[in-house]
Amino acid sequence: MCPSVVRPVPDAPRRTTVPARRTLLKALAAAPVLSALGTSPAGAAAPDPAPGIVKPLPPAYFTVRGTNAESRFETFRDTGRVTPTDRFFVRNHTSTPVLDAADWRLTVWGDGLHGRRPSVRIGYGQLRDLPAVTRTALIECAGNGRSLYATQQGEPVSGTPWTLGAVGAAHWRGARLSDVLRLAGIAADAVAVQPRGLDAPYVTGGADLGHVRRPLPVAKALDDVILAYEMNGEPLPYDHGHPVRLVVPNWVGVASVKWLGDIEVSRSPLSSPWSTDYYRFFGEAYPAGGSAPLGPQTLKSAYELPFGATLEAGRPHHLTGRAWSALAPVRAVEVSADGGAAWHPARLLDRPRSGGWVRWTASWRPAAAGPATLLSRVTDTAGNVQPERAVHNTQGYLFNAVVRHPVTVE
Ligand SMILES: Nc1nc2c(c(=O)[nH]1)N[C@H]1C(S)=C(S)[C@@H](COP(=O)(O)O)O[C@H]1N2
Ligand SMILES: [Mo]
Repeated sequence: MCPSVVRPVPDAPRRTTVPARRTLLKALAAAPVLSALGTSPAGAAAPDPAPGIVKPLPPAYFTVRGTNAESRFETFRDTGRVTPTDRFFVRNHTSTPVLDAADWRLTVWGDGLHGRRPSVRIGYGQLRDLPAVTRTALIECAGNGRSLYATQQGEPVSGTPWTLGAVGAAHWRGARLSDVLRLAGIAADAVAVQPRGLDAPYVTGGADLGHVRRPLPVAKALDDVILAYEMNGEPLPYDHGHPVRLVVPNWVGVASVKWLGDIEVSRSPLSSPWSTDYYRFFGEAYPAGGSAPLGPQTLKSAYELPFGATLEAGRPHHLTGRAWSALAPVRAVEVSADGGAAWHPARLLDRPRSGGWVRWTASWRPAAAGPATLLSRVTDTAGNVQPERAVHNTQGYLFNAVVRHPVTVE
């Protein structure tokens, strides 16, 4: 990856590096204590050493991958439409800063504000005084399912080797980004906004890429994006962006910037390493400079069953799973246990809604002992359907193919 130009940071937001550094130290101090207290609900062994994540990561619920924690998809089986906060995956470029809502303020700045205001500051109380909205939305990492490019298609890719658990659904409550931008005085000819996090700058391959930030076109920013301060009815947890994060429904997870510190508003297009070097498609199927920056997520379906699960032959099994599409509501889910020769409809347990997932069930009576592969395939109301193969891209984003789920029948 080529080192990117780090944009000069204007005066007001530069101060954000101070709380970030201070709180990072706090987080490092807090994490071991909290993880020592955290015991697994399943009574399993002590969690892995804390990867800069504050909440407990019991191995029954999580697989730690570097600075990140992946949810075990099969444990969603006993959850509803919403993922409990203590099972929600965490994707951190660095580590969770422990920030205080009382000290928090948002700086909105840039040439996309009208009048002569160089910047506008909005405090936590002011944000909470704006009309509150609740959205049920999935957050899904662009790399969710990435490891399947290698295991299923024989195509190596770079990045965190997630299986299928870098996704979760929550009720998010907060203020509309459109209200905040209007309060700050967004100009009619602004074209882009760029939210930025207060976590430590991200350093990779010797290059300091600065704070996590990624441009959003104004049309999306003014549509359904919120500045969330509650998750599932509680104040936003530290790991999920306390005190305030962006929630950008249906878009790749990286758009939903956590620990929001400032938002640049611009009359010309913006970029960052997260829109140029990362979160674009690169590879044979794409132009030399890569695709356009990724926006919407894709569609997936999965069994709530561990890979390699053992199932007894000769009796019916009540299999369950989930299906979701960022492009349109789910229309149907089909399953196959013979490698895709015959497909049978699964029963949907939820009324499909845009932005959420639906739970489904299918019953299967395996006849003979031996290895088997279970498939599931979702179709949405826009006619999108999971393909047999995902189009390869070097960073393994947006895996959308039918997952080949291995099981053993005994
Ligand atoms: N400030 C900041 N925001 C961030 C990140 C980060 O590292 N720093 N990670 C992003 C990525 S890549 C994803 S997938 C989501 C994950 O959200 P979660 O950790 O609440 O599940 O947060 C996004 N927002
Ligand atoms: Mo992500």
